Formats: sequence, C-alpha cells, structure tokens
Amino acid sequence: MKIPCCSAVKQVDPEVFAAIRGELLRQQNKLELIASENFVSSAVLEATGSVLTNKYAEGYPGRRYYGGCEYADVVEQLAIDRAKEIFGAEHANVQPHSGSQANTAVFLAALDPGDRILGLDLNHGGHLTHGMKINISGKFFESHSYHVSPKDCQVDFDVLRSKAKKVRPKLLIAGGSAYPRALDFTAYREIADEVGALLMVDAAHIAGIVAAGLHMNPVPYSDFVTSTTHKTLCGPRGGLILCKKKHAKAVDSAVFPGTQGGPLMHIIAAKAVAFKEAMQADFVDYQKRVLANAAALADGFLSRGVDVVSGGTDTHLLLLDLRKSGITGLELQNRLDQVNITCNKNTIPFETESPRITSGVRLGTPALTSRGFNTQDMDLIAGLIADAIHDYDAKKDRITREVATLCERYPLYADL
Ligand code: DSN
Repeated sequence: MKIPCCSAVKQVDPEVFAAIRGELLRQQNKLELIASENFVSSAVLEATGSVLTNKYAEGYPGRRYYGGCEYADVVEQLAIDRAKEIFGAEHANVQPHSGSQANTAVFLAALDPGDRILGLDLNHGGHLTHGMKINISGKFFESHSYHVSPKDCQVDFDVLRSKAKKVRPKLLIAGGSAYPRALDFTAYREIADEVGALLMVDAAHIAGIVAAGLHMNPVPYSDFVTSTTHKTLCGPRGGLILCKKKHAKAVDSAVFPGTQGGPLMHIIAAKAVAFKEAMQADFVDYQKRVLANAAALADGFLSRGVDVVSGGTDTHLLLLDLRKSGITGLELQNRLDQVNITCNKNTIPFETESPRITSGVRLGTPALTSRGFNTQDMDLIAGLIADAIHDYDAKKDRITREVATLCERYPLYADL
C-alpha cells in the first residue's frame, strides 16, 4: 500500500508510519459505527495537514499578538463568516480545540465559580462537561442534573420545569452525547426564561443535521450554542461556539486568553473548508441519508427483537438496550471488535452497570453514510449485530466475511 501523504513520515519515523498505515487499514476494513466519528473529505484532510500548523496567531483576525498573521486572518475570518451563515448566528468563535474546551469557555464567559448549572445526566444522554462531579463543570460549579422520563426515555419538559424551578440554575444546558431524539429548543427557552437562566445548547452531535435544516436550529433560542466540528458536521477534530452578539466579547475573552493560548490555525483552515462543504446542496442529501440510515438501523434491531432506547431515533444515533439479551455493553463491544465492527459501550437511562461495563451500546450512521452505505446495508448490519448478540459462536465467521464484503463494496480513501 502506498500512502503518498505520509512518505516523509515513513522515512523519518517508521514506527509512527506503521501506526498511521495501520489506522488507515483499520478505517478501510472495519465498519465504523461510533456515533461521534466520521470520515473527512480529502480537502479537509489536506487543510489539516497544511503549513498553517506552523503559525502562532494568538488573538483574533485583525487583532493578533504576533506578526505574519495575514493568512491566518484569512482562514479564520472565512471560518467565522461561514459558521455564522450556516447557523444564522450573530457571533462565532472557531478557536476552541474541542467541544469540551468550547463548553468550558462558555462556563467562564457566563458563570462565576459556585454558580448553579442544570444539565442532562450523563447516563441519560448528557455529557461529562455538563456537570459530572469529577469534571471541571461539576467541581467548580454547583451542578444539578435532570433526567429522561422512565416512560419513553425522552426529556419530559414538565419534570424539567419543576426541577429548574427548584434549582434555579444560572445556566440551563440542553443536548448531550447519547440522546437519540430531537430536542425542542422552544421548550428549553421557555423554561430558561421562567427561571431567569441563560441557555446553552451543546449541539456537538446534531450540528450537521441542523446545518442541513433537518433538525430545529438551536441558535435563535439559545444564548450559547457549542459544538464539535468532527461529528455530523464532517470537519476536522475541533470545537465551535455560536452566540448572541451581547455575549461575543465575553465568549472571545473566555476562549483566548481565558482558557486557550494559540489557536490551531491548520484546524481552523480545515473547519473553514468543512463549513464550505456544509453549504453545498449535496450536504443536505448526505444528512438525509444519515437520518434514513439511522432509522433503518433502529428498525432492523426492533424487528429482530433487540431493544432500542426510546423505541427508535430521530437523529444519527441510537442506543441498544441489552438488558434482556443477557449480554453487557462491554461484551457486545468486544464481540463486534472481533468481527470488525466498531462501536462503543454506553450507559443507558436507569443504568445498573458501571460505565466500564454498561447495559448498552451506542451506534451512529455518519461515518458509514460518508462511505456510501444505504438503508438496505443498515438492515443487513442490524442483522449481523443481532446475530452477534444472540448466536455469536455459531455465526462469528459468517459475520466477519459479510463485513469484509461490505467494506470492499464501499471503498474508503482509495487514493491514499
Ligand atoms: N466523546 C464524544 C462522543 O463520543 O460523543 C463526546 O465528547
């Protein structure tokens, strides 16, 4: 195999080259079902590996602390303008190195230490940066959680309203990393207004679906919207903050110098490229396919007797509830690893196992959709995973063969 972009690495550092080559082969030869992962375009990959990695550009376009920032300014301004246009935002900060950094910067912008925050519990689909006790969000702030309803595993806004009235948070947080259902941001806004809270929506998972107009846009309803750029948004690994103009100064100072130093200019260039790609008509078609694939995958499990948390999905991700299958999330993740299907074990609402074991597995369709997989393929994959749950020893060789056939049918990075 030839990897032109890594020929220098091969010469200088054969050990790292071997790992990069191994990773390329892994991505090509396994089915990637981790809901937060995706495959970037060659253009995004090139920008990520560009000479902009050499540049220090502390500050913001036109207001830098170093000389020689004329091209850094160009790429950052392009990224800012495109992000604002895509989401209809008054202000965008494209410098956060990650979603967690974006969330931390919003906390610094909006809160004082000890202020109360209210976010969706991690086991119920939230995120560790939304107030988990050992995360900075739970250590430096008084964090409280809300939960999904035991009835349908969805956010019950009456229950959330009562909780918010009791807690009276300064910041209400919507969104998370394992919540498969559409979120109603008008309801969040109403509750935030009723209790005098600011509203932050963590749209990391759904950002691409929002950008395509296929999920309610949180921007008009929120004080702050944070996101990653590498999930459904199909960009490089990184973060993003969108906010109202009145919060712009606080957000910019909270990112730099509040929580970060020099921005990663190569990544910001790649974000700009990804945003341009997200403005093209075929991006909407891609996101429609992501959603159709997720729905087909969920249906494929339900028709084979495998429980899906909340009974399905409105987004790109779903959670298998394995409690009645006699297998833990960890066991299924390990079995799937052995047959070249990659996923992550995940806690489910009302979890009784530890986060290292779990009763669930989270699956998502952005990566396989980027490879070209369709709804028939999703039904086939649901069947393979159901076989791995119910009859693993007898079927594992056949599952491995079928995975290989699927990977051959949809080549990935064939020119690398
Ligand atoms: N680790 C990310 C995910 O998998 O959803 C969230 O930070």
